[in-house]
Amino acid sequence: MGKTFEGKFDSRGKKIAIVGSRFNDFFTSELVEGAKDCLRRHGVDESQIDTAWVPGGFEIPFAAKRFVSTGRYAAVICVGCIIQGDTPHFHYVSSEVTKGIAMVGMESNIPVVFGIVTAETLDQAIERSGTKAGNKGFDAALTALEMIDLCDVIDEG
Ligand code: INI
Repeated sequence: MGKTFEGKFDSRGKKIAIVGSRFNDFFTSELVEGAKDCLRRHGVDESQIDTAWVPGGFEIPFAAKRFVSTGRYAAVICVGCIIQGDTPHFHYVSSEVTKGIAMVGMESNIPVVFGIVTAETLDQAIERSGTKAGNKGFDAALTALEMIDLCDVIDEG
């Protein structure tokens, strides 16, 4: 019978990076706080959490890549908020952010987590930044914790 590998939510002692974008800061500051809250409440010491702020979602993959290339982190959590306006701009930005984060993740040996809110309305963004639909930053941090532990469990065989 083969083995089953699964991660727990315990990454004490590991360094974790967060990349947050300032665009739509009203929401992204809540997402970054949500991610930190999740990490702290799962035993990650504040001193182990590093945060980089970038201007907008488009810049997130680049900063995530820089964090990965230091070799210091067990995971990178990307949080941002892209809200639809009157032009197709939203589609271009969200598609590049999504592709970029996926690309960085596939090329790295650590989890790079997608915590980007893409919303058609301000209400949808509010709901995902700490109200009705939870906090996507918190959810992304939980995913990071599970994936970090899964990496360890797989490595141990
Ligand atoms: N960046 C966002 O993070 N969210 C948005 O909703 C957004 N919109 O809609 O324009 C946005 N644009 C800025 C973009 O991410 C870059 O920072 C900018 O184009 C400079 O490269």
